[in-house]
Amino acid sequence: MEHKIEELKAAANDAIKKVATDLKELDNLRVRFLGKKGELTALLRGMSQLSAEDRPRIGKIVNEARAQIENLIAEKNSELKAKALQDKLAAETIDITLPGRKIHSGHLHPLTLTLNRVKEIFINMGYSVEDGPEVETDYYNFEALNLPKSHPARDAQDSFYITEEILLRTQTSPVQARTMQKHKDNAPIRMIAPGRVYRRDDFDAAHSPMFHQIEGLVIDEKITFGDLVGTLDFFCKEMFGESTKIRLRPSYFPFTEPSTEVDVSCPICHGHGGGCKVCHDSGWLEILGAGEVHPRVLEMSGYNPSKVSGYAFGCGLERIAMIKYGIDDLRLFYENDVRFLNQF
Ligand code: 2NL
Repeated sequence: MEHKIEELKAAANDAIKKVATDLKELDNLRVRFLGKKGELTALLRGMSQLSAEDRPRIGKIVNEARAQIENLIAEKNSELKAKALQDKLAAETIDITLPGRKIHSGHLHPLTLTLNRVKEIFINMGYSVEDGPEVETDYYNFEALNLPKSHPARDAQDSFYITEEILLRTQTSPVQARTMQKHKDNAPIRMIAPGRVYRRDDFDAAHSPMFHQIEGLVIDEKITFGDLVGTLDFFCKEMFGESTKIRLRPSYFPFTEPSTEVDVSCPICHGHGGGCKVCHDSGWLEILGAGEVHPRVLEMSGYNPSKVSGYAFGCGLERIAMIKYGIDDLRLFYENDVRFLNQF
């Protein structure tokens, strides 16, 4: 009996040692040696044939053998598990020296960038930023700006009319007219009104049926044409660079008198020409229209032209952005081609 037990222990030891990787194989050995129908259990059954004095001794040996085999299996089990983990870690190693994939973050549209800068410049000078409806009445869009029904600039061919009295605003001036009417007792105003405007134009490199305008209005006692020129000169220097110059040409608008058109020196070639695509070698670019607010316009919105005076100006946001960035086609702003947008 003892001999058989020794043999069994040796067989179990051999078999367990031989298991290289497979946990299932180890479990099969556990069943084979220690299970209910296993070899050690079979030996225990044989004990009924032993004499009463041999039984406790042999029983002790069998139990020790059982404990030893259980130990061997447990040791092998943790060895295999550690090895499996080691293999898994080796197989799944991450190369942390690989550079990461670049995340492309979006950014503001060039028109938004330009508008933000324009707002910043005027806010720094104490202007407020005002807002108004894009669907306007004929009264605020034209009448209140000294454009009576007979005026040629009101040609229905040029505007998007919704009814006889309602249209898409063709300029942002109605915002100024509304602001003036909200103020009482010749109260001073210092404001800009940026926003979308609509005109029945073709869509080409220089025209679009929808574009953005920024108008400004200042009303107070003793506001002069000199204040207007100084303000626009400062604005252009802030917007296009310290060396920028402005040039004034006489002009006409129904809502200002006197009126002027303003050119800026070309910020791309600085007036040196040499095949400049932006100013076509003229050195100058038309940027805005302006003037002293017409007394009729002041009057119609409740201001007394003998007590206060004012200046106003209007310019296209697209035009400012084109000059600032040297862009020659308006359509680029609306097409959202990322090859264009990524450059800002
Ligand atoms: C241009 C010219 C201009 C104004 C807009 C204005 C508004 C009020 C009173 C007086 Cl409420 N004037 N706006 C004045 C002069 C010129 O725009 O060429 N815009 C693109």
